[in-house]
Amino acid sequence: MELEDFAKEVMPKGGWGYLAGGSGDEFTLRRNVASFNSKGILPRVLADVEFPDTSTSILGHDLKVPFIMAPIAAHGLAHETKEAGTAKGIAEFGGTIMSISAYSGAKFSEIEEGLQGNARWFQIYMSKDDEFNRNIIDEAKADGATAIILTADSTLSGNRERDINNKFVYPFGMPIVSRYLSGDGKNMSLNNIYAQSKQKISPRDVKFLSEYSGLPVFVKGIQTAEDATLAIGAGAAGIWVSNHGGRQLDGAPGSFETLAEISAAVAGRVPIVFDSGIRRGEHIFKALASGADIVALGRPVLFGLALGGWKGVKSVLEYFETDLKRVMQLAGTQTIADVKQAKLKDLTDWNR
Ligand code: FMN
Repeated sequence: MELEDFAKEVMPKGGWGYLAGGSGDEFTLRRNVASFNSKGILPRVLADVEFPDTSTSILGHDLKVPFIMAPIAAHGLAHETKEAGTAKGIAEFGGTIMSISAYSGAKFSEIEEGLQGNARWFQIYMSKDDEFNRNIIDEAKADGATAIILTADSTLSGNRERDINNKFVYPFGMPIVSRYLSGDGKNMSLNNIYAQSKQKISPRDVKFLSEYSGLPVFVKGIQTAEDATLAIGAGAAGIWVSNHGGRQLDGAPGSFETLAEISAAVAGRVPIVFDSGIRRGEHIFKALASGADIVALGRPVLFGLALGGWKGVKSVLEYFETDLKRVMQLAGTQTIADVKQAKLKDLTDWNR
C-alpha cells in the first residue's frame, strides 16, 4: 500500500517495526487483508441511488461514518504530537470516536488538547490489582469516556520478531498505567509491560468493569462465537471482533473470516465493532454486510499521523469516507442499513 511505503520512509526502524509488524510469520497479519477477498460485493445498477448516506449510530453516539479509531499505544513513535495529534485529526474530521489506549504515551489532559470535547472510549489493559483498575476507570470517566473497551487478547505479547531483532523498547513513558508498572514505561519492552498487566482474564473481569464503571463494556479480541456468548453472559454491552491486527496469535484466521459466525451467535443482542485489516471502503462494506455495526481503523491512521501530523490523520479519515461512498454507490446501497442488508457472494477461488 502506498501510504504504508511513504510512512516507512519517515519513521525510525524500531518504531516502524513495532507499528507495521505482526507476530510470528505474519501469516495472520497478511491474511487479515487478504481474507476480504473471500467474499464479493455484487454491483447493483438499477438501484436508484445517489449521494449515499454514511451516517449511523452506536450506543447513543450519532456518527457521520461507520468507522472509529481503534485503540493504539504509543502514537509518539509516529509523530511528535503523539495522541494529541491523532485526537486533533479526529476532532477536525468530526462525527467519529477516538479510542484511547491504556498504553498511550500522553496523559488524558494532553489528549484533550487535541480532542476538544470530541467523543472518546477508553481501552483498558487491566492491572493484576483491582484497586489500580478502579483508579484508572475513575480517571477515564472523569475524562469523559462513554464506554470501556476491555482488551482481552493480549495477556502476554505475541511473538513480535521484528521488535526482538530491533531490540525495541518504548522511548517514552505510559502515564495511564505507570502506577502499576515497575518503571514508567520508558525504555521498557512490550513483553515486560504485558507481563506486569493481568494475565488471567475471565467473564468475572467483564462483570467487574461493567458494574464498577456503570459504562457499556466492549470485550475486544473476540474471534469465536463461544467467547462472544461468554462476554454477553457476563454483561458486555458490545463485542469487538479483532485479532489485534495479527500481532498476537499468528496462525489465527483473518479476522474477517470469523465475523459472520460471531454475528450469528450475537444475533443483534449487542452491537459489534470489527477491526483488523481494514484498508479500503470495500473492506468496510464487507464487514458491515457480514454483521459488524461499525469498524475500527488501526495502522492506516498512524501512517497518516506519521506523514502529516493531525492533517495526515484527517486526510486518512476523509479517504475512507470518500471510498466507502463510492462503493455504496456502485453497490446500490443508499444507507448503512442497506449495506448491512447487502448479500455478499462467496468466492471459492479467492486464494488463487
Ligand atoms: N489494541 C489495544 O487494544 N490496545 C493497544 O494499546 C493497542 N496498541 C496497538 C499498537 C499498534 C502499533 C497497533 C498496530 C495496534 C495496536 N492495537 C492495540 C490493536 C488495534 O486496536 C487494532 O486491533 C489493530 O490495529 C487492527 O489492525 P489493523 O491496524 O491492521 O487494521
